Amino acid sequence: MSATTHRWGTRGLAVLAGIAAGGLTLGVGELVAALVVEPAAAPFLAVGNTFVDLTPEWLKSFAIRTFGENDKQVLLAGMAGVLLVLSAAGGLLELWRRRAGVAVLLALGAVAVVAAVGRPTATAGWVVPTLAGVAVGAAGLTLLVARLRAAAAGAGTDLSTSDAGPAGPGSDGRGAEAGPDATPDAGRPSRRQVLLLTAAVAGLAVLTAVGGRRFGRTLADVREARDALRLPAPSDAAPAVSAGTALDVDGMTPFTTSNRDFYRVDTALDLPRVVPADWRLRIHGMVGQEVELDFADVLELDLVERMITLTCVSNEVGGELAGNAVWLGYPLADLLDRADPSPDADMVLSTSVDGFTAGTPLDVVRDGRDALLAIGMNGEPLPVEHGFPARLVVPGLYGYVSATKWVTELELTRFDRATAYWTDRGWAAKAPIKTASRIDVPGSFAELPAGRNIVAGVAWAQHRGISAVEVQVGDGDWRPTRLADEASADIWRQWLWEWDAEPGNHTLRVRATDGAGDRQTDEQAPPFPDGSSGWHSVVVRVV
Ligand SMILES: Nc1nc2c(c(=O)[nH]1)N[C@H]1C(S)=C(S)[C@@H](COP(=O)(O)O)O[C@H]1N2
Ligand SMILES: [Mo]
Repeated sequence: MSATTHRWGTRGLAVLAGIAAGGLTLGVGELVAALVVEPAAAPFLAVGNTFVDLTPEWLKSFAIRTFGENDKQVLLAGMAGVLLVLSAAGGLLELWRRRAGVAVLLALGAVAVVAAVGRPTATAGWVVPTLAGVAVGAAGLTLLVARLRAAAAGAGTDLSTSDAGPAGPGSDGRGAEAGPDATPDAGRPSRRQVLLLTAAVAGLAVLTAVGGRRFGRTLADVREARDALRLPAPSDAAPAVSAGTALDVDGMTPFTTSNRDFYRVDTALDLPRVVPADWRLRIHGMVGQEVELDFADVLELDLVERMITLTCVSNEVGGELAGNAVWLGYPLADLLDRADPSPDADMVLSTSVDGFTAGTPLDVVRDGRDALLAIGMNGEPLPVEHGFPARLVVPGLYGYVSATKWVTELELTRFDRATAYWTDRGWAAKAPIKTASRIDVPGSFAELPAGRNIVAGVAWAQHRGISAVEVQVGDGDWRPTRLADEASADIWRQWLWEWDAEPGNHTLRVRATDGAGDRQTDEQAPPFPDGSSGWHSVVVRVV
């Protein structure tokens, strides 16, 4: 083997050593977080969640548009890729100069510590997982690269091992001292031994990481607690969906959205893990008396069941970030009354276990609409992704100002004193849902036979209701469509139109009128800062 081959072999091993040590840093971080703090305090998640919080609006919209609901996986994979490269570089740097690679680990650790203590629910203890990870990772890196140097020296590879000298990679060092003819002495490890040692460190990294995911409260524990939970029957059940409210059209969005198909939007990279036995809801702030409930208390309340259509402010015109489910819960207004809110309070600031917040107008919560502390969704406990064990649902408001999942705190406060997660990032403080309508059938760019075709879709204007939906073909007249029966003003409404289609390319457009008689605006607006607007259209080809 030539000296050059050796040098490259040595560098390759340094890269592997760097990656193994980087992995060990993260693994130990995971394990210590799970054992002594909580999973979210681990360096990887702390940095990822901080990244989510700091992401500028344009990048967030891009990510949602491009990756949809996979945006979280893409971010985690991207972070893993960056860390892989930096760890590899750390290995090479450590080989170039002692402690240079350790310095990389320390710098990354510093970033993670800042991220961890900056998390909304962090305590001082949140620095511990990263510090422990970096300490063990740095020890691993130092050991591996020291052994690697020894092996390289034994094999006669030219290496710059000087502490002081700025001997860069590729510089000619002290070739003569340990030349090709030097006899490897007995204490020196072989490359194979270094490789095995590196593999052992990598194995330890995997073990600690997996261990970290297994210890403490796991998602499996939460799912088990959810499976074991029996929801009480509502004292006031939601009426069954009548045949007239749900149209039977091929390709149409189902009237009731299944839990599995329900859109999911939140900032949580790792699902919050809350079991009912640990859950508490504290009502405080501008109140006569603070109230705290546990989950058993909620189960004893007179629960009601309501179908309510939820919508995300990030929904684009024609988009699918809306879903309709039956929620089981307790009226939020009654719950708040137990705490005797001050007449000066005008906001309910709800907080999730992971620190997300939403500010909901108190007058909206109390105007008689079915604002709920919900624990059930479509006859089941809330899915973990949708806020298990408890969340808020407020008809008529976009989710970001009302629908806090994994909710643990309700603070009575004022809009001139408090802001919330998205309002801190420029989104509107008050956000009623805008009137919207969507063509589900035919799909865009569909090819249709000439003659009779069904055009159908859904429209929503929660809490105002939908009174009319009209369709236009090209520049033609607006035609009234047939509306399915209205289930309630808080629920989307399906519509249908029979079109006698002539051959050619056509644009179909839809617009709705709400229950107050206000027509949906054709003014195009993006989701930021208070919801998209404009008429949805599809282009079809009739042959
Ligand atoms: N804890 C928490 N709750 C949250 C959010 C969040 O990021 N974290 N996002 C809100 C937003 S923007 C929306 S649109 C709804 C979506 O609820 P879903 O995921 O159950 O559809 O949840 C709301 N509740
Ligand atoms: Mo949202």
